[in-house]
Amino acid sequence: MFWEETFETLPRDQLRSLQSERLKDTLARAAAAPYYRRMYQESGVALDRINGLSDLNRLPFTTKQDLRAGYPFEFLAVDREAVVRLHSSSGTTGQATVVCHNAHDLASWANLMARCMFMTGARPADVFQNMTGYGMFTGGLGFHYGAERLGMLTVPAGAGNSRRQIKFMQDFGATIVHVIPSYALHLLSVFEEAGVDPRRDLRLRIAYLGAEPYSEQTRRRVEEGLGAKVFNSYGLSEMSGPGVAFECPEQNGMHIWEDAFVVEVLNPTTLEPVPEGEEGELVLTSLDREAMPLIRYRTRDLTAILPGPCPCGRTHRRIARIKGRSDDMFIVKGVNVFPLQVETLLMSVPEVGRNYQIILDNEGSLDSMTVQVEVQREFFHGDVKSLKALQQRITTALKGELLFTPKVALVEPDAIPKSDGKAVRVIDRRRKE
Ligand code: DLL
Repeated sequence: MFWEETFETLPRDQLRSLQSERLKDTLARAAAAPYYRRMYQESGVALDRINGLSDLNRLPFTTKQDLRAGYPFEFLAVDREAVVRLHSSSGTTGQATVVCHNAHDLASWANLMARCMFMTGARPADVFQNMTGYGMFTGGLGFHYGAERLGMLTVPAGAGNSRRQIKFMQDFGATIVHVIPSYALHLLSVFEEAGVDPRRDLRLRIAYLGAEPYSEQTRRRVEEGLGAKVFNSYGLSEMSGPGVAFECPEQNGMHIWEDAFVVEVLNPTTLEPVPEGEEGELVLTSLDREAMPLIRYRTRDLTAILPGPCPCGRTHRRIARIKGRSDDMFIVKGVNVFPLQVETLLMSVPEVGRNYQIILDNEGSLDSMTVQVEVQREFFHGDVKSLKALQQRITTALKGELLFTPKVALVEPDAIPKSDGKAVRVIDRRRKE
């Protein structure tokens, strides 16, 4: 069951030819953007000598820094008047960045999103409740227009106000939801408090989770709690937003749409390609964007291309669950740690609740790491001895994974502040040298 069978199942050699053609068009377009014009002049790249995919590695990379330097319109490859929407990053970690779209870009993004959701079994008869923030965050409008394009009854609930979300789900008969993973876990607690059992009282069958790293353990918890199948969804604002890669019903990685993006996975240090199956940094080139094409954009997301064809029949390659951005990694006592490692471990402990946070601090001249972990309410108010034993069990397990001993603080449900958007997993209070 395909949304666009021809594109989704295109034989690999034809897919490569299509990519080469689209790459040439994209490069010609990009040359109209002041930033790329300058960059290609400075780096002496003759665009007319680029003959397609095999020459891709002769092109310079584009980085987040470049996007910041080109703020707001230096990457624009069309007249300003042709732009119908922009999305901007929050700029919390530096100068904000901007991504612009013309009418074609928005239509092809909505189509890709419809393709993703159709692939998972979404149909026009479904009721789709979109529970992520609308506005500059691309998850809201991205899923919204895709769902309408597919023909679903679309409920633009937005983020937060969980009780109202639950009422909407009941009243409108939601069958599919889109939620950020950390919020999905929180929602399970609200269901409990409200005395609503999703399996009994709702008609949910599918949930889309993405926009931040999460583990298989979290997927399982949400699936059990909601009584719905969870599909992983990946994207980034620089490549329009969600819709870059999505799981099919086989759930063995996410198909990355190669008619819309050229995919490279490179060693982040040498910037040489890594073999299939090996982890590296995902680098993407847009192939179907007119207003603001991006060439060899370094996403900083770590993943691997999964080898072999997918039994679903789609020929687009699959990427593994994203481990996080290279800059999500922090170093404690000389050990590199990704929040996802901690989450994977915590969420496999049944007594652990639905939220956690990592606090980094100084302890004399050394670093300290404290993992605050919410535990299930009954357990938290149970006997002190078992609580102590649980704390010890989690500490030992974390030590086994991280090779140093972190502090573990068990806290009550809802003790850790919850944001409506992406979760803040790490608070670094260490002195900066
Ligand atoms: O988060 C777009 C999106 C919205 C994707 C809704 C999926 C669902 P940004 O705010 O620009 O865009 O953040 C993009 O989030 O580079 C990854 O580091 C991370 N990310 C996105 N999806 C996943 C995922 C949207 N499924 C950044 N797993 C990306 C892990 C993800 N990390």
